[in-house]
Amino acid sequence: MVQDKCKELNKDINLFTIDSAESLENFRLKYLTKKSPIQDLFNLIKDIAGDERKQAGQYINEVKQQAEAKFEQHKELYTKSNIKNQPVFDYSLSHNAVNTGSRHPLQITLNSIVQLFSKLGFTVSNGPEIENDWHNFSALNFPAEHPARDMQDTFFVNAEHALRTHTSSVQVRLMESTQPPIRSLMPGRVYRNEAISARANCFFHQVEGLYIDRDVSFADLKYTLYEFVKQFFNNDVKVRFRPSYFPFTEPSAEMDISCQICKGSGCNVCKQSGWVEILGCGMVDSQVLTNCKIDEQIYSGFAFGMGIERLTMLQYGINDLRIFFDNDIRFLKQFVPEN
Ligand code: 2U9
Repeated sequence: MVQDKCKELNKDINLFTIDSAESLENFRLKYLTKKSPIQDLFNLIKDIAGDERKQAGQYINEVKQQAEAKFEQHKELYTKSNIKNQPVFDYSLSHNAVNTGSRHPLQITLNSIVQLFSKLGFTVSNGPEIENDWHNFSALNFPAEHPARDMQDTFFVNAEHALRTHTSSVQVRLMESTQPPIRSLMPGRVYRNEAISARANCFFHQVEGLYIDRDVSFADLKYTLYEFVKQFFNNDVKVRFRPSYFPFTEPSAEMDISCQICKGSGCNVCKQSGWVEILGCGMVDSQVLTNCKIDEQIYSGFAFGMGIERLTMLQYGINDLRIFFDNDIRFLKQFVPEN
């Protein structure tokens, strides 16, 4: 009987697969502890008499030795502390190149604008793309008959809401909720009902800026924007301010920089003038401050706005704005940063 049981155990031990540290441990727990079936057999033989007991003892010992031998044999391979078990790394091999993609050129431009203005203390504010009439038009002094309020120029969602036509609506929201000092940038996508061409799209990206505090002057505006373009383009850049008109600023201006393509000598980007317009700006109209619950007797401020597509086109010499939205990998992969 013991012999039969030993044969069965023998078979089980042979069939037990040890192929990992875990299965090695399972084998040990099953056959080499005090609760193992081998030990159970040893406990049985104390009731067997004389020679038969000796014989049975031999059978069980053989099974035990077989189990121990199998354990020792695999221990070499699967014990965790054994160096042979560790994966072998060749640290001199070059890594598998991982294609990490690249940032979109518009995001690269925006990131550098945010970084440059953050040195001057500007934060970033965001707001909704679907805006109501007050935040997109009325608070900003747009008169009732202004063309931007027309279906021809703006995408209306319903009678009261439209896709924002500029991020100025975010400034209004910020001023309504925060008392000065305010120094913030408002980047984001804006929508205009325009025919799509190399120079215009039905949506584009803007970054606007707002600085409101006591005694902010037009000189602060000029200094801030001059510092910005010097750092964004290069120190050789020249600027000029031309008078302009926006409903929300008074006085208003547009800022030109010396053409970065031809360095001012005349090319088709600057239409032979040597200058390119890059942004609009002005002192925030006192009525707009009042609309946004800021005391115009105490505070003044400047604001500016620029198109991110336009700056990116000038920066990289791109002549068709539609390429930004084609998702053509041949275009995008040119902006993979170098390591
Ligand atoms: C508030 C008050 C004033 C933001 C400004 C401009 C001038 C401007 C255009 C540049 C090119 C838009 O992307 S573009 O088409 N923007 O010329 N934006 S001042 O002035 C503000 C904004 C909010 C409450």
